[in-house]
Formats: sequence, structure tokens, C-alpha cells
Amino acid sequence: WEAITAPGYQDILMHQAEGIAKISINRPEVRNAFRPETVLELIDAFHRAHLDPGVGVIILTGAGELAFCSGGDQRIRGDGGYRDAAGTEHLNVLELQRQIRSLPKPVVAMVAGYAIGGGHVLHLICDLSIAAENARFGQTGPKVGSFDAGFGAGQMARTIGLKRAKEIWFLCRQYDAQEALQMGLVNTVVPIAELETTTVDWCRQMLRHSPTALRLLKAAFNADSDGLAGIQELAGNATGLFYQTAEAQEGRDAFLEKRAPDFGPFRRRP
Ligand code: 2NE
Repeated sequence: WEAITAPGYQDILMHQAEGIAKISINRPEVRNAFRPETVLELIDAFHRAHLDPGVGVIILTGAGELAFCSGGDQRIRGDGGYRDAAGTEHLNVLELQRQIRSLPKPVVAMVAGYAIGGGHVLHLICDLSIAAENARFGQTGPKVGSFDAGFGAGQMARTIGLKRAKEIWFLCRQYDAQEALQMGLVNTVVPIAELETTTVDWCRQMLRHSPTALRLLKAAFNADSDGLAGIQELAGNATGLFYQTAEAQEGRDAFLEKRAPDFGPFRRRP
């Protein structure tokens, strides 16, 4: 991996190799809990990976083997959200969830140790989850006075079914990697020593496939549950593809050349 040294990252690490960007939450002393600044850095890193044409797949993980992420940092939880250094209270992880969901490249959660609370929702929002045998999953919201009634509830129900999703949220139990696999909460479970190699293998396999097909499929999986925003995502992809055709370019060129467009050569396809 080549380390990407972005200015000012305190809470995360970013690495890149072979078309894969690896973004790691790096607060192992609190089981990789996030504070508002962590989330801002994650948003920035995902934005970089999104815009980089050399990146085809993104891995989200946590530093160390004990945790993927333990959710919001409870030490700086104020009365209206998580407090940043300036005292402003945020729930900006919700923005990060939307970003990962709509980002047009596959995002893979590489989970060792705990994926708990808001950290569990982060793995859930990723397109694929690869778990080490020591991974443990669960929500704690109702125990610690919190909940995620957005993707945390809805996406979970869509992923594993309503009964299981309600069980996870209402009982606040922890589930081991095999239980998570049986529920369909993760894609595979591997020994911890093989976690990164397996994840990279899966990424390499996706990198061999058509990026446009993966992009459109990701948008398609979101479209029905995202309403107009989901349709916008799919439609934006259609516009992007149309711009690459001679037909669309004739419209642009005619305008710039101050002449009437000639769409005559373009067939009306059945
Ligand atoms: C993650 C878990 C199960 C790990 O347990 P264990 O026994 O392995 O470690 P331990 O000793 O609990 O944790 C190690 C250190 O990390 C801190 C702990 O306080 C402890 O600190 P020290 O005693 O060494 O000083 N730590 C762990 N998680 C933390 C956290 N989230 N914030 C601040 N410090 C944390 C166990 O630690 C655990 O259950 N953690 C809490 C999980 C949790 O409830 N997270 C918040 C859920 S709410 C949320 O994330 C959220 C939301 O619902 C909606 C929107 C946004 C966020």
C-alpha cells in the first residue's frame, strides 16, 4: 500500500494500491469510535477516492484487530449531537452514510473486531462486508439513548429482514461473525490472518469488471428505496452516458457553432 498523505488527517489513514483505496478509522484507543472531525476526514477521503479515476474500489476499515468502529464517541456526545472542538454538535455520520451509498464505486467493509452502534450502520451501508472470525456485530442505541431510524433501521431490514432487524435493535445483543453470515449481514467470514488478502482479492475481481456496469448496478440497487433521489442518481448516469454519444455532442456543437442542430443521422431505436 502507498500511504496517501492528505493534509490534516488526524483520525484516519488513507492508502492506495492497484486501483484500491483503503480508508481506515484510526482511533484504536476508543475502538475506532468517531467524533465529528473523524467523519469530516472520512467524507474528504471518500470524496478523493470518488474523484480519482485511478480508484475503482474502496475499502473502509478500522485500525488494529479489535474494532472496525464502535460508533459515535460517547465522551463528546452533547445534548444535540457529537461536539467538535469548536463546540458545535453534529450528527454528520448521516451525511457520510449518504455519501458511501451514492458513491458510484463499490465500497467494501473490512471488519475485524467490533462493528457496533453507528459503526455497525457504517458496515451495513457499505456494498459488501468481509468479516474476520473475531468480528462482532450489534446495535446499542436503545441501551445508550440513541437510535438510527434512517438507513440504520431501513437498510438493515432490507438486508436481513424485518424480524431480525427488530431483534438487533430492540434487544441490543452482540452477534458473532458466523451468526452475522447466517443472517446475511456479511458476505463472508475468514480467519483474521486472511482478512486483508481476501478483501483485496474481492476488490481485484471487481476491478476486472466493467466500471460502468458496476456503477449502474450500484445506482439500481438504491433507486427504488431512494425515491426521486434514487431516480436522479440513475438518471444522472443516463445523462453521463448520453453525453458520450455523437447525438448529444451534435446538440452541443451546433450551439457552439451557432447553427441549427442536425439530428437527422441518428436513428430512432426500437
Ligand atoms: C465496542 C465495545 C463492545 C468494545 O468492548 P471492549 O470490552 O472490547 O472494550 P472497552 O473496554 O469497552 O473499550 C475500550 C476503550 O474504548 C472506549 C471505552 O470507554 C474504553 O475506554 P477506556 O476505559 O480504556 O478509557 N470506547 C469504546 N467505545 C467507545 C465509544 N463509542 N465512545 C467512546 N469511547 C469508547 C464497547 O466498548 C462498547 O460497547 N462501546 C460503546 C458502543 C456504543 O454504544 N456506541 C455508540 C452507539 S450510538 C451511535 O453510534 C450513533 C447513533 O446511534 C446515531 C447517530 C450517530 C451515532
